[in-house]
Amino acid sequence: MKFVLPLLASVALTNAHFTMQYLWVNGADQGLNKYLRVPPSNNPVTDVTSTDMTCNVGGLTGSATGTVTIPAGATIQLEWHQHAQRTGEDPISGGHKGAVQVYIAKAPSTAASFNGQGAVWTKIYSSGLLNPSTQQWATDVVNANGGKHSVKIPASLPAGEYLIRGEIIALHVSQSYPGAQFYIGCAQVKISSGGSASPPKISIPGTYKGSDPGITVNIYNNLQSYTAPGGAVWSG
Ligand SMILES: [Cu+2]
Repeated sequence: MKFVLPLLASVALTNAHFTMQYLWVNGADQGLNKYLRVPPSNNPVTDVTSTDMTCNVGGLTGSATGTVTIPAGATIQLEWHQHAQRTGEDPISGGHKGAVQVYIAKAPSTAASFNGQGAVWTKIYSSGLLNPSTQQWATDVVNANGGKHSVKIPASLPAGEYLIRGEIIALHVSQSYPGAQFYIGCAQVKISSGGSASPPKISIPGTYKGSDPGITVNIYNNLQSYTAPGGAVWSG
């Protein structure tokens, strides 16, 4: 009986995928799909070696996407939904249990022309299994918060143009690889002033492996701890 529920849930939720649809800057909603590289569908990426892992399908360029100027040390929110914007349905359907992470990468020139390849990404936020006794995941909190989660952009980052990459890893069918579902959205920002930090960086794709314990994992067996892929958070 224990395994019946998740199996049914995963079948029922096949089409209940989602995308990153809004960027908020210091409490101001920037509008639907503004400053975001918009993927062609709400399907997840499952091949961790694909360049779709960087900024979703078609996301290697942002030539059609604007770039928003934000102050150093801004708090941003990323907001996700299943279908076209705020319809009132659950932002993330309840079966999509998993981790929420945010990365940032400095563009050599403009954010719009940056493909995000190579060791350029710094993890600035990660939330996973929050409460083992209730099996509460970061995705449950995002869902309860209207699809939103916050992160402060470290003020010590140098001024310049950046990609901000939101990532939600749904683990409802991740017992074998490929199975984990990566929902990815990239925003284009310009940090107007900043510091001189040189944070640690990873490659996406590149650093994640199918065998990572945060990617191939059975979450239906009273999981007690979870290690998200991509290493530690850098807090500036
Ligand atoms: Cu889905």
